[in-house]
Amino acid sequence: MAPVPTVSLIVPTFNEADNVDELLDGVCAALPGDWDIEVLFVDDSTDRTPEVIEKAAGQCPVPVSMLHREVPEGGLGGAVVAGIAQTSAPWIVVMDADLQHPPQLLPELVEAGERTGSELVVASRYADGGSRGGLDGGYRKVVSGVSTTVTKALFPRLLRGVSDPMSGFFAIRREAITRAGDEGRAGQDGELRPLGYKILLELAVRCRPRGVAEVPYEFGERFAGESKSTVREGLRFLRHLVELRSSDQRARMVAFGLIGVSGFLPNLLALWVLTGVTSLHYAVAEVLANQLGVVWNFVLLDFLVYRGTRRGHWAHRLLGFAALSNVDLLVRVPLMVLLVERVGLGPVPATVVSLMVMFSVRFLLVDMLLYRRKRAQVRKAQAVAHTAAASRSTR
Ligand SMILES: Nc1nc2c(ncn2[C@@H]2O[C@H](COP(=O)(O)OP(=O)(O)OP(=O)(O)O)[C@@H](O)[C@H]2O)c(=O)[nH]1
Ligand SMILES: [Mg+2]
Repeated sequence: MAPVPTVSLIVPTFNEADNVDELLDGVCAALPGDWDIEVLFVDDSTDRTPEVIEKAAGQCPVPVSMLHREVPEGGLGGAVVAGIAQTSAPWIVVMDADLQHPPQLLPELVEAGERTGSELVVASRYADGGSRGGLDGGYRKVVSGVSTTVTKALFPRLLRGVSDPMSGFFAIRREAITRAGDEGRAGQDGELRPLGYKILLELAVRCRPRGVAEVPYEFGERFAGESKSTVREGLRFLRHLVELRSSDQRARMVAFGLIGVSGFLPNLLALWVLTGVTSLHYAVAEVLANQLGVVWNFVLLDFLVYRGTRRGHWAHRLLGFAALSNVDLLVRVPLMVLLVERVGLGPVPATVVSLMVMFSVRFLLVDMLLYRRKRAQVRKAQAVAHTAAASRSTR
């Protein structure tokens, strides 16, 4: 017989007063009698949901607690991360409060993980036998379908086997999260940093769980209350995608190269204007025009690629970036000459080699010096992960 699982059920709530009782009834009815489970509501509500939860907790046969946050940092995703930190069972299950996620599926998620040895089990609307009937309106179905396809295309390897990376209903072994923290992968700062809704995506990409299983389900209708899914959440999700994708150094290097190439455009445009309307020598004009390209590259990199690791005032970062970019010019020309005169390369191959060398040097300097990870935070997150592991082993 499989060992009895120990589960922390995390339910994020934002104004779900009329759903709490129904949800707890559903969870209790679904649980096999010998299950050891704790339920934690992570609540950011502005209505009477906290009182309803407190009252329901007193009547519920399983332990129910609540973490009410005065500051709803990170929205839904932040709530789940806070819930993960607050609990300690080896299995974590995340479920919405509005009964769109059928509570009767809860045991199956954990059992599927135990049976298949998978660290992540996703309740999927897209697996065979699943459906997303409860998404109201064709518009939301299209948005959900498109964002699922784009996300899977961006992370083909890490999301292999996950047909529904947008699912909010899943079970994950705490071990996968602890390991990611130990290895400094759980966020560039060593922390999980979900933006808004897509916490599963954050966990699947950063924690790289060993083994993924899926359980199909039918996404139901909201039981009561209103949806909190907004256009703002959609925009947060796009930012989250960019941030997650750029947490991998190879991907950052590709983005760095593409942005660098795009910088030719403002550079050439400025050169054209300066040589057209002023009497500046073309070499002086190019040095000036090059600065526009530098600013262009800086803005794109700072906003898109390094948004999560920015430190200090933007003007300091811009100065550092401009200095590195201009030193590049000073070093590249002598390097070219050296390659032609001493190594015997032709001017074109020498230019290509010098461009590639300086591109790599510049990328590494920007990536590792200007936007360096905050190592102290990595160590702090590792310490937290160790503490969590230690408290688990004493249970
Ligand atoms: N703690 C917390 N929970 C949130 C927040 N936003 C949403 N939630 C909860 O997260 C779950 C999912 O939110 P929903 O509004 O149902 O989002 P959705 O299921 O994508 O949208 P619908 O299909 O319209 O229901 C619900 O349990 C919400 O109460 C938040 O900022 N903080
Ligand atoms: Mg919902």
